[in-house]
Amino acid sequence: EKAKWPKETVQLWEQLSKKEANDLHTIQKSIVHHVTTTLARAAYNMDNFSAYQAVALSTRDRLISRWNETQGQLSKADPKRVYYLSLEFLLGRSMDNALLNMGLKGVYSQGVEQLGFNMEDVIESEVDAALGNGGLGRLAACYMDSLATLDYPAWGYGLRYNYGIFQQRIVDGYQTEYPDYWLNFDNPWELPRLDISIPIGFGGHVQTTQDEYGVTRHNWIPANSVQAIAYDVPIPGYGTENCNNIRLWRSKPTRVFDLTSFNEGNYEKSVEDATQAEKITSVLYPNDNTMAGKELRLKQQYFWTAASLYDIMRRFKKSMREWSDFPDQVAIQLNDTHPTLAIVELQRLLVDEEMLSWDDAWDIVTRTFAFTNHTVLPEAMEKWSVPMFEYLLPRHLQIIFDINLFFLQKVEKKFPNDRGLLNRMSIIEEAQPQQIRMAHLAVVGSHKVNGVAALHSDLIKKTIFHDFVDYYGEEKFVNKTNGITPRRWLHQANPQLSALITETLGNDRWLKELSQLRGLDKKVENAEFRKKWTAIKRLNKVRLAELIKTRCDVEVSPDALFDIQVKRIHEYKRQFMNILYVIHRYRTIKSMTAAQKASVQPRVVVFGGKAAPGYYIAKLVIKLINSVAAVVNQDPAVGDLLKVVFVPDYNVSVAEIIVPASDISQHISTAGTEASGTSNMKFVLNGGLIIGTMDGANIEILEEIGEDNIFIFGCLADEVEDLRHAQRYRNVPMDPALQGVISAIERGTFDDPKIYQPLISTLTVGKDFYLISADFASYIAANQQVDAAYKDQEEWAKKSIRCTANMGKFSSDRAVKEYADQIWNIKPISVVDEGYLQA
Ligand code: OAK
Repeated sequence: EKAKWPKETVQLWEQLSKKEANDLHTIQKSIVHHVTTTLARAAYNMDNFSAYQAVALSTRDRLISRWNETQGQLSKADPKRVYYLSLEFLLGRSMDNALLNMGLKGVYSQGVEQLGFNMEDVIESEVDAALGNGGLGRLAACYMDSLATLDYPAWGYGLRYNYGIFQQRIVDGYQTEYPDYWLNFDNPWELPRLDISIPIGFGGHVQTTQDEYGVTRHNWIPANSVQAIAYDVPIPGYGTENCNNIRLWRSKPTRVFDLTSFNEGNYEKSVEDATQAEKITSVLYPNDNTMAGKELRLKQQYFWTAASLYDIMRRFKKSMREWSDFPDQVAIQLNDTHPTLAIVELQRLLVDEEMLSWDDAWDIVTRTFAFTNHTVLPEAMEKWSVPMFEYLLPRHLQIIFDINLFFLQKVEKKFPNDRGLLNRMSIIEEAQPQQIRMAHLAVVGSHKVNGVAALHSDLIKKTIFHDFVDYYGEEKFVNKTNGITPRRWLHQANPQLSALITETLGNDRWLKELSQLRGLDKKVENAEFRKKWTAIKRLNKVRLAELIKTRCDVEVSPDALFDIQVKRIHEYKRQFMNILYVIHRYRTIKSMTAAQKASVQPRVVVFGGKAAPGYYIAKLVIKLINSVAAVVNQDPAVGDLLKVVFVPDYNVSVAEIIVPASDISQHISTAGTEASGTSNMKFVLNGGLIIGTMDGANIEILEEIGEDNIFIFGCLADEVEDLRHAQRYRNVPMDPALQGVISAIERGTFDDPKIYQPLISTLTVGKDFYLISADFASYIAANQQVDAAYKDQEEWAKKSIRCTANMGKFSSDRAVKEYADQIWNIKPISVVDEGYLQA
């Protein structure tokens, strides 16, 4: 079309599509313009939320300009791209982050204040985008920030859930779940692409025919279909013009009403079909590290992977390359096994629709995909029942059986006559009914498999993927230790500390090159600097104390030691052990004389996190924490020496307040169970010390910051099996301190003890799977070391500074660079700034 236009028309378009300037006046005008036109409001009837909406819309205009420029330039350059497939993107709020990354926070704040609003209040009016459960979803968000910042050509693909993770309220001490109405007031951070609508089939049957050369052809005839509609979420990099994209799919009925049913007078059935279609992207499954096995979840997975692959292949086809070049243009990363169907879908499309031979197609597939494993917990391993799968995806089932057959034939060739081995490695588990093991499929269909911390990557090679290492060799199995973005988790969440660091280092290069923080090391001995450092920590504690007052109606002193455990509630994370220790501490204080009490280090113990709605034991832990809090917080014998709070509805924006305010945080999973952990990195980056086990990334944090700056306790991963064996068969008695605590609960010190019987049963000798009793004594000792160390505030400040100074490794920039160089083989490509509109 453009080619037909006269030169003047083209020039006019080019001139008018230049970006608007970013001076104070232009920005204020754009905010007011959105108030009066888009929102149709007047200045005198504005509240904080409408101010937020107007500022968001103005910010969005600038984001979209960058998005357009980036995507336009990338289309021309057509480099190899990476596609990050994740069922979860836990983005949190967008406005503050977008303004900071685009370098516009200062001018916007000034503009907003002059217009009579407080910038912080405006920022806090935004609701979180909470399309994720925990670590896996937040990791995806951090990686998208780093990919954009480092100018990598990368797209995320996910689902646009109408409801993200549920809202948690505490009623009578119990967790209750409420829907997350995050889309109630429009979402300015997405661009609906209503023109991008892809049909996705389900069910039906497979037609088998012979083509003219006698080759068997398979044609899947789905019984019904739904539409996938694209919604694009721009992701701006920090200190670059580059702006990447996350494409989220929403399901829609193919036709609003099935006309046959409608005309037959069956109005209800036709509406029902439409509802079924919309249901696919209605809600995020609220399970973290567990598998629900529901049919709707499988539908979500196919809907999403099929739409994403269609989109990726359509983009590839535009370049007119050969299919054999596909892996040179496309890298696809599988965020856990959730998108593993993409492997099968690509094989299907290449063989059935593009008519490639099986072997040529399979070579393309395995050079395209790589797989990240995020857990070794058996209850999290995805398996799909064969009958259910066949009903929904008959052709995909055939392909999986063929992939498995050819794979096992090769295994048999390499290791003949080992039926046990074939059984163990098979993609199909011989159960009643048969099950598809998605992790095996992901390994077989990928060229690289990685864990998320050194210990975890080692463990998966020794356990779940042991046989696969023997078969494929070591090179296929690599480690990519997780990272976090310092832009959100320090610069945005802790603006004062960020400013002090920049002032001290003389520049803000550390924000893009986190190892520069090492420059803080030489300030450790500077008393003046330590004073500033500690003052900022105290301000952050005051900010958290205010949040605790508002949310929990408990007053806590910012002079106490803030001890924090915030993460999903899970038995393996051992929040239970933490609250049991709190009870122990409470009992100890109660038994003290006034003189003894004078030397107790006051503590505020903060918990936060959601339990999966069906996870009974985890929900009981929440109840116990609240019951203990109710007793302890009003006990005059304890006063300010101990306070316990459970902050309801923990999410990304609450984490941004909590993380900078910790003195010590708890990362205390049973060794070998937490794949990595990422909040450990966030806390230490903000100068918080940690108490933790030798698990996940704790081990690498220890290596970086040194053993004097971390409190380590508990058994090692390679001792766990022996300990479990010993307690099962050798009658190891329960730890005596723990026994005392349990008795106190059973005497009814904290609510009706009957409530807690199922929880206490998990500690029965021989059944304490997570080894709370075995680790309890060393946990108490570690806590005593924390108290003792905190007494010396000058030494504590030194430790705190050393923590921050040595966290460079844990930037997600380092992590994505490793993926880009060693797995994806992609290069950065920088976006040229095409300039501003001339006044
Ligand atoms: C969620 C669902 C299924 C499987 C794993 C998860 C998950 O969130 N795993 C977590 O991933 C994080 C990012 O890699 C790790 O830091 C956590 O240790 C791990 O539990």
